[in-house]
Amino acid sequence: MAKAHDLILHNYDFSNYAEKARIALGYKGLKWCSVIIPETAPKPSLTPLTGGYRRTPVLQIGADIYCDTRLILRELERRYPNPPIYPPENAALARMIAFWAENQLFRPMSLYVSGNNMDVLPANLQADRSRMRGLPIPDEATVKRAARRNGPPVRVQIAWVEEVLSDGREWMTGSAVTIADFAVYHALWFITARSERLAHELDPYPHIKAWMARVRAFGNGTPTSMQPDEALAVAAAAEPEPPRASKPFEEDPPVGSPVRIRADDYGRDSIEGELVLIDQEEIALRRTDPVVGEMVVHFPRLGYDLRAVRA
Ligand SMILES: N[C@@H](CCC(=O)N[C@@H](CS)C(=O)NCC(=O)O)C(=O)O
Repeated sequence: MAKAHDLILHNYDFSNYAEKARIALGYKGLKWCSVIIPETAPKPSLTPLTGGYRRTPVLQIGADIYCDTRLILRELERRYPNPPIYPPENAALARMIAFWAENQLFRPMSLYVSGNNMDVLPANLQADRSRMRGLPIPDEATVKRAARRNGPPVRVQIAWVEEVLSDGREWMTGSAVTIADFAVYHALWFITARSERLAHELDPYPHIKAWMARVRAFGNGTPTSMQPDEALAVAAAAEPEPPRASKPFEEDPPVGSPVRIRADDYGRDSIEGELVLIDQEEIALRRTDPVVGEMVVHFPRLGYDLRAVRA
């Protein structure tokens, strides 16, 4: 039986955000339990844990659930500070690069890569992702046209990465590994996650290739496979950890009040609960689930929309 403090990552193989978390687990040399979740909705063994958040990956530690890799990596850093992902001297610059990689580079990358790999991705993927974004379900020709349209913006941005690395620096912001390395890496890793078909996109870039090999060498840590039911049993048997002290802004809803939170971009299912922690980086809600009991679900502040629930 797994223990309450085990790291349990709910993930699947070709998820690039999951790869970001797996590489961070490798970098920190951690042991973890791997629960394979469905690649598309519904996710019946995940929903009792998250209260409705469906994106991948999710980190579980007992009855605490960390949603979104931006918070998952921060939480790993808090619990296992060495080696660091946010060294103070360039953490702010690294966060800005990570924001660009995940908000500007990755969307065209995802359309370009998945539209060129339809035969090796799940058949219902396009329909599921369109539903997740509230978009009409595209036919094959539309998906292929989107892939073609997104080749150029992908290429333009990959060239920026080569330019950054071309002064011979070891890591994205200089001589220290930062969050920027994980965020840019997973976007480029996605190019060959399911096939080598687009590998040629990186051929002109020796610095990117050498840097990716350095990041890849972190490995994925030491995973052991865990069944979804066991993860639910771990949550049911555990109590959430007592929340840290909050540091709210004046505009924030009061700690202890009923709130609703959802992603502000896509996969916008809302989760309701009692606000138990809010600070600059993090928002956490306590909820009681009929299957697993009391849970605390944690989100990053940025990228999420928090509202008071009015009676
Ligand atoms: N900001 C989120 C994005 C996560 C995300 O978009 N993950 C993709 C998979 S790589 C996803 O959730 N796709 C839909 C799904 O898995 O249900 C994070 O950093 O974790």
